Amino acid sequence: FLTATAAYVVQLYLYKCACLKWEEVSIMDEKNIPIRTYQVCNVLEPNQNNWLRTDWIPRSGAQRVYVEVKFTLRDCNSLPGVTGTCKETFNLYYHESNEDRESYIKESSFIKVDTVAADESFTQVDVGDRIMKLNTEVRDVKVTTRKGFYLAFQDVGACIALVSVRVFYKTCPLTVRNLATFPDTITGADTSSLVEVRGSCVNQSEEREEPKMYCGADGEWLVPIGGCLCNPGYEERGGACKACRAGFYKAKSTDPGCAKCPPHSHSLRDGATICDCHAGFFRADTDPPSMACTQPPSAPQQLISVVNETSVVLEWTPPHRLGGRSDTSYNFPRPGSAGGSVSSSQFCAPCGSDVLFSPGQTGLTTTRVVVSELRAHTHYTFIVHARNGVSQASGAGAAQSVSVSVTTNQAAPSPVSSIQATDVTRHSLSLSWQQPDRPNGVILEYEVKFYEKDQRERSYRIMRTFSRSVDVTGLNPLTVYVFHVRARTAAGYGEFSTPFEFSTNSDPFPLIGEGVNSAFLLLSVSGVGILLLISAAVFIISRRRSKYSKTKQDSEEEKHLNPGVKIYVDPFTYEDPDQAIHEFAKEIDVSSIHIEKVIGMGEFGEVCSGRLRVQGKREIYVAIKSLKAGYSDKQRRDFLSEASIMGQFDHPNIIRLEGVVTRCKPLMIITEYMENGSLDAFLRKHDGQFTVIQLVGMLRGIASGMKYLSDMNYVHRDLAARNILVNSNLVCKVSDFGLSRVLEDDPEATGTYLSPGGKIPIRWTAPEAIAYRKFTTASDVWSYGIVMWEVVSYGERPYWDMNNQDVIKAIEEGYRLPAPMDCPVVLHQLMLDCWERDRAERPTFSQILNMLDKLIRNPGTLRRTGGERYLQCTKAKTEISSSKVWSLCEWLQSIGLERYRDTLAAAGYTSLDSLLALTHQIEVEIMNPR
Ligand code: ACK
Repeated sequence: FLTATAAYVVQLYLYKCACLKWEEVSIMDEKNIPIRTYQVCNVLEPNQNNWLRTDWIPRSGAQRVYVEVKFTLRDCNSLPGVTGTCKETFNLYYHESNEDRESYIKESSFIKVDTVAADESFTQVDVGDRIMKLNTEVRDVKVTTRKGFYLAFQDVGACIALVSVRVFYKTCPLTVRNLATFPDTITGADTSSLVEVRGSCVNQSEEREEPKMYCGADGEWLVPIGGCLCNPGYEERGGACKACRAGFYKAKSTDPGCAKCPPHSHSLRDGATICDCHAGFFRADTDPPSMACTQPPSAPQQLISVVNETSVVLEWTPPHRLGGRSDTSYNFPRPGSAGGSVSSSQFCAPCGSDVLFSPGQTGLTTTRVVVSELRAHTHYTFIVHARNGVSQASGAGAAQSVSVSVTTNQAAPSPVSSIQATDVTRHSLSLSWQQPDRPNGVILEYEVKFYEKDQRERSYRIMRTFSRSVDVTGLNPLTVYVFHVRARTAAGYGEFSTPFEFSTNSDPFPLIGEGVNSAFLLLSVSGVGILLLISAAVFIISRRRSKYSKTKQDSEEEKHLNPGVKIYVDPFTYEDPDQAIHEFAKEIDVSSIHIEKVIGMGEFGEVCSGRLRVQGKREIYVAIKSLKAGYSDKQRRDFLSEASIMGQFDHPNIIRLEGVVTRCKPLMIITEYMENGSLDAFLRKHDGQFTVIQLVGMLRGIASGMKYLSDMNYVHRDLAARNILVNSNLVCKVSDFGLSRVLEDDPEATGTYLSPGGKIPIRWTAPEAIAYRKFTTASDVWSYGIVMWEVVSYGERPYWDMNNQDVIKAIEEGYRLPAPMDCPVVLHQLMLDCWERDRAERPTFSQILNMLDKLIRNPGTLRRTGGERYLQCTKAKTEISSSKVWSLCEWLQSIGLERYRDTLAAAGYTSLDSLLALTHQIEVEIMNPR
């Protein structure tokens, strides 16, 4: 009968005892509705003990029940004539029991709950036509031991009317908190007890942390802990988990709610946990679902290569399209993978594992790699793949790669890595060693250098041998010697090995003529000493002469050590020009040439592009120069002389001759095809589009080609950007070889300055070549400086619109081209060095090459530019050419010679006029103070 919420009005039964004093009386309540009451009122008699009890009340799981009693109670004072026997309270009892029909329960079985007193003034209490005042008292009692209980009311002499008894227990009602459902829960046994309740997650949700709440004694839920989260694809709406709508998704239960599909993706059905990518877009495994769908990158761009002996610097610019991602990386495919990265010219084979890629071969995030440990004089193809996180998912491959082919140069052998000593005696030992890991050619000789350890390198001996062993004699007994070995090929000496130390012993066997050896040693030591002394003297003197002399000396030494270097043969020394052409150029069958289109006009006729298919080789693109009909003998000779010259060269930065057609007409010269044509036009077309490193890379290529020509004793005489050709990989190659042409047929020279021997391209030519036709490698270096200026200024015309006479005059007066806009200071300084008046002071191509390599290795050095100086310089150029007054200081600044300002001032030259009045001789004195 007990319910959780509704009060239960208890049926009361008269307690069956001898003193039956409680009576059931019907009365009217205040609204005149008849009600039943139990009344007792024996106030005049002492020792009252009148009991009234209820039926058995089932507990129904409750642990604490509440008893609400409504009653009236008469004030003893209001009863006339009552004495000490009158009471104003009654007692409430309970008795727990499993028996629902106990007919008799002993008084002593009941446990007292409380003595109940009225809290209302009830003086006037009465029923019927009188006012009745009701008392309501609630008591609670713990009932935990039996299935139910009985309640009893004990009257001890009061005047009471029991109107109602309501018995109830309390529950915490069913509720949903933090997406967990908590059931209707009966409160605990004690007033302070909390019942711990575990909730269960609502539909389409999962537990985040065990959901718990406490049911308090008064039916309130307390302290919610933990809770649930809507499953992926669902979000909380109104305390329940509802599916995300189409176009929305929720990936994780912890995401706050459904989100709109990211760019380039969609969801078609409700409840999406991820959005599908649009066609052509992809998602990497590691991409979060919130990320937009992306695409693989396009191929890397502008891959350039700079060959330095057996290493290659490769640089490229990032792909045009990054596919919406920022994780582009670059790979050089490993051997065995598609498009193996390197091939030899004959048979495509992957690079060996000994080739080093720095900083690495795969996963590169920079756009520069140095590949070293390559074989000398070998043709390599490098393929760079651009990849990003979705490359694999998209299955894209070749479209994302670019390749470049290079040919490595000659290189000295690598050092000998280990040396062994055997047959050690008092005065001798036998040394042996292995061939260097990278001989880079045929080893012609080994050089052994050794000295007593105590002596350091103050005096040493050198021995040379063709084999990999040598007997060293004439040593002192019981002495530690240090040995180094190096190898020599046609490319020169490699580096010495690290030092290896061996000691002679006291063993006299085998004995070898001691006296002779001592004398030999003495002679050798003193000989070497004298040699050293002479070298030192030469070294000191030459250093005082020029800052470039030290390295120049080195390079001369190099030449000396390279007796195998080929020397260029002037085809005009052949009486029969056809003999020269057939010695240096291959005759090509005209049927293997397929002409496609005219690409320009050369001095002897059209220049066409086309294809050449030589048997057993793959078809290649070529440029075809032809000799127009009606030529003279001299023209034929001059035309073919270019091929005879070109055919002697074999270098990646010199235009390669494929062959000639002389057996039928028109005569043709076939060269490799350079997709980007001549450098000056190419730069003008791509004004400002290259990085400084790319420009330096081009310059490096030209310098490398020029070094090769100068090593072969060939003087070009017309080095200019218009005579450099550029291929699709930005590799620059020197072209335009010819002898008479240099002075007569270059359009730059025509109608310009007529020297006693012919026409000269004034702006590119060194003063001594203009003045007295002194064409040397040093005059090529001057021209190289001008080419540098052309490159850095993207094909600007040297000396702008100044006329040739003014150019000659300005150069004579010390004027030099200013740094082009954004030109790194070091590059302009190198140009100025190339334009030293004294040709001995100019750097060699070898030094220029070293310098450019250093700059490429340390790109930071290229950062400092002259900046706004260009504007001043441009002004300077107009001022000088229009002979306006210009302050000496400004002028020096504009030509990059401000360092001479103090020197000039000290010499008394403070204005431009006074300086211009200087004779050439005086100027040289001041510019080069000794
Ligand atoms: O600037 P260009 O396009 O490059 O125009 C000239 C033209 O022929 C007359 O010399 C071009 N040319 C010459 N040799 C080659 C070559 N090997 N590959 C491509 N173009 C060439 C030059």
